[in-house]
Amino acid sequence: MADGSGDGIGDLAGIRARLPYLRDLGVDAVWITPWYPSPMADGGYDVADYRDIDPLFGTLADAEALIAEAHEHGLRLIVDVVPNHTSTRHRWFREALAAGPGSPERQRYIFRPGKGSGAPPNDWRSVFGGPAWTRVADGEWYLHLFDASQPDLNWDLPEVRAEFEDVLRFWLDRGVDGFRIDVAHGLVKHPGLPDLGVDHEDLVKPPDRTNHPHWDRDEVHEIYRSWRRITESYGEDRIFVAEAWVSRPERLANYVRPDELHTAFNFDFLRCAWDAGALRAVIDSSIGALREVGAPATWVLSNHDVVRHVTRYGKGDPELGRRRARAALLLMHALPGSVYHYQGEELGLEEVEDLPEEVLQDPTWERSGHTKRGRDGCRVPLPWEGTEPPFGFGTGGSWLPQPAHWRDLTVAAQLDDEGSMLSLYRRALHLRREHPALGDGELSWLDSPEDVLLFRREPGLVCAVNLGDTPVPLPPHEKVLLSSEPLPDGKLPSDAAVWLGQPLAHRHPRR
Ligand code: TEU
Repeated sequence: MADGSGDGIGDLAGIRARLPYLRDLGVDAVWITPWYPSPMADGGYDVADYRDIDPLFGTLADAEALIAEAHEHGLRLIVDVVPNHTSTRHRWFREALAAGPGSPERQRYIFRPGKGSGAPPNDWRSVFGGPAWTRVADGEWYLHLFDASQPDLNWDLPEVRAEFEDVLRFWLDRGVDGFRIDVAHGLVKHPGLPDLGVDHEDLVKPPDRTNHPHWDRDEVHEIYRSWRRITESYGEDRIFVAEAWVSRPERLANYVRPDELHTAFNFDFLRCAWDAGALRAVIDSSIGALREVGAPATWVLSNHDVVRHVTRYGKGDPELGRRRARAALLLMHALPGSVYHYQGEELGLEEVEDLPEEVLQDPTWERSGHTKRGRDGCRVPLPWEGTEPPFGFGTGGSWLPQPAHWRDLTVAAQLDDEGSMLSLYRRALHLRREHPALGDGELSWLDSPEDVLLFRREPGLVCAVNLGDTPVPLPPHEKVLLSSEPLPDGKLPSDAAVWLGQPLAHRHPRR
């Protein structure tokens, strides 16, 4: 978000300085990716100590001050918890290596002998590429579903469960308002570690198969039921959001049953193409599945793991991408449930696709044998102000270089421009705050041409999104918020959206 120390890396002081910006944007909570001591082999998702702050970002006292100050601004603070794996630098892993095969220290991870011919114990693959097993000096192999520096923990061991319950309490005691659970669908593995036995193309989204050897196993829910009891003991306001890549909305709904997690990211919306029929189906299936368990839907378009949606929607044309992103933001904020933003989407930032190879840091770059550029392109630091990099990010440059043309996308450049992406986000968020009913309640579809999404929300709000190539006429309603100027004939142009208020005829009756 911003760098307070001048080393080019975002930190807690930087976030603190920008809390007023976040408050004025209109969000009510901030999720911070892992801030723990880490060798940073995977952006901090390789945790060496779950009860401290990495010196790159600040100190434990800084974290406490940040939490307190966020609360003063009316913002809640959600931190990332990474329970699937630790860093190889974690004390437990170092002890496991030292203690050797068969030791209780090794039980905390998933160590196995290889197959006779020097092959790994099974055919599981790392999400980042290559086998999910690495061999240590004494010949045993350890499992890592991600980077080799991220050994998977053994969640069958009561000690591992107790440790994480204690970690949750550690941060709850320090005032955090909730946790984003990393790889929430991955913790429990099939006890026999059976081969996948399939050519497993999509490692992230599990195939629609029950009893998958390591994704979305039913046993994982027992963990979340016990975690829920912990947050409940701190009152009603502490929440969990699961990062769970699952096959179907019904599987996601399992994570948010009344005695489990409060919310879960819905990646079907993020993955959906810019297509009216597909989006409508995703919206319906997401809301439908969650209604069964009484949990709110969630909507997310970008995050630190995926190509920014301006780029996905634009297909090579950032201006088209931004136009669609503006329409998508009106769509997303008109839906019932919670909305999550990824930093910089409110500025309309696109993926930086031409980062020089020498600055790339994401492990997928190395592990794919330099065939996948990885996730650095969506992580380039935000431009705040000024005409040259680092655009007010800090005094010491920025850890990934920002494109020069971001001078037109800085916060300062957009703040007073009523037509900017930032102004549109702010207005949408403020309207959502003024009308809390928008955040829940029902959605009803209205008759519309095939390429148009048209639905009614709480009495008085209708949202129309035109995903087709031709302009469409709009009903005679007050236009509350528009993603693009309407055409002179009053029609809604292609790739545009509008929020409509009361029918004009009702508010201004003819005499
Ligand atoms: O991501 C989990 C995950 O499955 C990711 O690999 C994601 O699906 C993929 O990057 C999409 O391209 C979480 C974190 O969000 C990610 O940053 C970490 O690298 C990963 O866990 C390991 O902790």
